Amino acid sequence: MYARALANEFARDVRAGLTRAGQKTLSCRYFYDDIGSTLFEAITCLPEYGLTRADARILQLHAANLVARLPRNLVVAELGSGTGSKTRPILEQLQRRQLIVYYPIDVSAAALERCARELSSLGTVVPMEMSYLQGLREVAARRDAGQTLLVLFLGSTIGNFEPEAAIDFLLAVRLCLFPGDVLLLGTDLVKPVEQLLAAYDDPTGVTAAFNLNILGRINRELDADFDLRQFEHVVRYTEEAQRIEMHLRSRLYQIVSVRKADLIVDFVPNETICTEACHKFRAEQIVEIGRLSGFCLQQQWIDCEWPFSENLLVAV
Ligand code: AVI
Repeated sequence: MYARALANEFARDVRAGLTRAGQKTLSCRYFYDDIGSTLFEAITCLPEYGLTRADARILQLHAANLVARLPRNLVVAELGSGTGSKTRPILEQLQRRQLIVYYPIDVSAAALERCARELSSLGTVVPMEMSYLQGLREVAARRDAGQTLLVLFLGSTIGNFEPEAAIDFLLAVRLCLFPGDVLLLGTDLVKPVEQLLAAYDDPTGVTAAFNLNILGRINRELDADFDLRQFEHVVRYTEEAQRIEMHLRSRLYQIVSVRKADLIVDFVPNETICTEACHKFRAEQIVEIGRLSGFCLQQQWIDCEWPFSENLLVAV
């Protein structure tokens, strides 16, 4: 039943995005089927894409310092944990001073299973196969009085939200918390355009495959007939918006049918589907983002190799 509801939602979103007036769109949340998640893992290993390594490096280097700043008796929840691999140094430091209860929240059952297998030697791992906010509400409801909640939102996933939606999302996170609870937020920072373009359009073509796979997924799950060879991966950087956009550009005039979305859609030559926006931040913008969403920035760590920041925000 749950799977059926998800499939219906996917069909509705694809239909809405591909019939949208002006720019056609597909939501980047649909990148991550099994093939997309595997391709994303490969992206994180690319020399051109330093984001994930920077995130992990900061956590590795500063976990002790981070944990020293946190109140005692913590419960840890992670939004979009994946396999939880970056979280290990934080849990290892915490383990020195308390018993650990860690709630990884993710929509991928396979990732959660691996996460539980790999981190259970450090404490109690309670996988939550739910959306971010559903999971966080559930964790907030389960915690005991006197416990402080540490919420991890790593990897700069916040950059994949439109700016207003990012604030709305952080406000919704804040509503699940009490004053004094903490959010560790990873944000990728603005960097030279050439570096960003290479990160999202790598010469090996992994990101192109990751992008095109969204059409492959629509073919597989919604009985569509996209010819992937007739679309091309394109990236653009918009300076004012501080964002990379990923698009799929139609090479020719073509008509595609998506049977399970009850849709027939045409593409003119060079028309694009926007599949993802990746916003980059200036380090000082995080103070304002925190303020607008009910947090106060207590500490910021910036990686020395790849401009990326880890931000410790306290709920006020
Ligand atoms: C998941 N997210 C933070 C990645 C990013 O960099 O915005 C997704 C990604 N898209 C292409 N490469 C990586």
